[in-house]
Amino acid sequence: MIRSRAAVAWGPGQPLEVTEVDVAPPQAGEVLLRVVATGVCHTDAYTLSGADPEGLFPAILGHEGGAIVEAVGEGVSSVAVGDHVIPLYTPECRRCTFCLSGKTNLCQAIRATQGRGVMPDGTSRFSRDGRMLHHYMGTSTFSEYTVLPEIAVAKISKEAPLEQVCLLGCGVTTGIGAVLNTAKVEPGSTVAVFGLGGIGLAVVIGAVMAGASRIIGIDLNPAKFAIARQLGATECINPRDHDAPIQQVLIDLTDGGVDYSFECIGNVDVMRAALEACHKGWGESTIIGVAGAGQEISTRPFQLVTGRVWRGSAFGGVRGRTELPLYVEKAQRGEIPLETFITHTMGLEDINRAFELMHEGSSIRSVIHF
Ligand code: NAD
Ligand code: AHE
Ligand code: ZN
Repeated sequence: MIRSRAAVAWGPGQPLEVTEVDVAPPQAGEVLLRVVATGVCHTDAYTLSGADPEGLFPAILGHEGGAIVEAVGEGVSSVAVGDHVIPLYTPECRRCTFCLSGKTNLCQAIRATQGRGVMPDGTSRFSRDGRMLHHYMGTSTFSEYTVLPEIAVAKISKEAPLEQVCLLGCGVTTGIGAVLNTAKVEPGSTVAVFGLGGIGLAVVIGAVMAGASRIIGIDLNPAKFAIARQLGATECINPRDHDAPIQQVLIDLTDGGVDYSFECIGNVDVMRAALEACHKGWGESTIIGVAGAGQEISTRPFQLVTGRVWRGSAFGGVRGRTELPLYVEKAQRGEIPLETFITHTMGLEDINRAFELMHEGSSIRSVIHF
């Protein structure tokens, strides 16, 4: 057992408690990581709120980390002590039917136990005073030390700053990947991005990479518009400035609707608007936002009959062990401006402030330094 500083979520809606926990050694096929830095994603807040049907308490949240391998369990061969890695909430076993299909990044090798907040052998490596604490998304990066299966770490260059590339563990990769892998936006396309937080801004970057001609950012918080423009949004719209529904505003602005839209909020009404803002005959809308338990999407089937397409994207369709090292290289070449996303940095003791900043709408990403 080692002692680790960690932020524990004891129950829904409660602030995290920063405390010391016990971490058991990595078992066969597992690695012990020292987390150097972690971003705070809206999904952490979603689960902490109690809206996640898979949310378990007590748990150690966090899934956007940059880490160093501290120890390896029996049989681990793909990483070694000292390697720099990004924890993967979507692992890549390269053996399950999902991995072998070539059609999805959603490796299912350990999905069932991950959803139950335990390691693949059905037990947790975390405890405090003998009480078991759940893992979260298989990553639990709000702990200085965490244990992951070997198939759930992407080995990256030691030159890359972990305090920045941690954002490639979720938000930035998700947004860029949704554009390039899921929607496959073509040059010259018109794109609408609903929600300009960490995910939406990464969609903007992906749309620029794809050669989109118009990138329309939509947010209720106009404070997000300056960064969106800096990253390549050609126009920004606040739905509150218009009497008409936002889908009608976009249809009028684009002579019939956008080629591609992305929902980066987790609001089922906005998901509908994002679909209906797409051009008849060919427009495609990608849902990235995560909606709470009991929420459902709806639209008139006529919207789909007349050629619009609705899809979804998890972790941007990215196969982490294979592709994340390449994302890290892109960031190092300056092609992904990670520093623009990091509006706040703080120590673990201030992690609850990161959630407040997110809810206030005054941060893009807070990065916790251990
Ligand atoms: P965020 O809180 O940083 O950003 C959300 C943005 O949406 C904010 O700028 C907010 O002002 C804006 N917004 C809220 N309501 C709005 C409305 N009605 N109309 C327009 N704008 C509105 O969150 P984030 O970290 O960027 O995450 C966004 C969503 O993506 C969350 O639901 C998160 O859980 C989800 N997510 C999904 C994946 C995935 O793999 N599918 C990965 C990461 C995050
Ligand atoms: N537990 C939630 C699902 C949450 C969800 O959709 N998570 C995304 C990643 S969000 C990262 O910030 C995801 O990867 N989903 C695929 C998966 O297998 O979970 C619920 O609603 O049950
Ligand atoms: Zn996330």
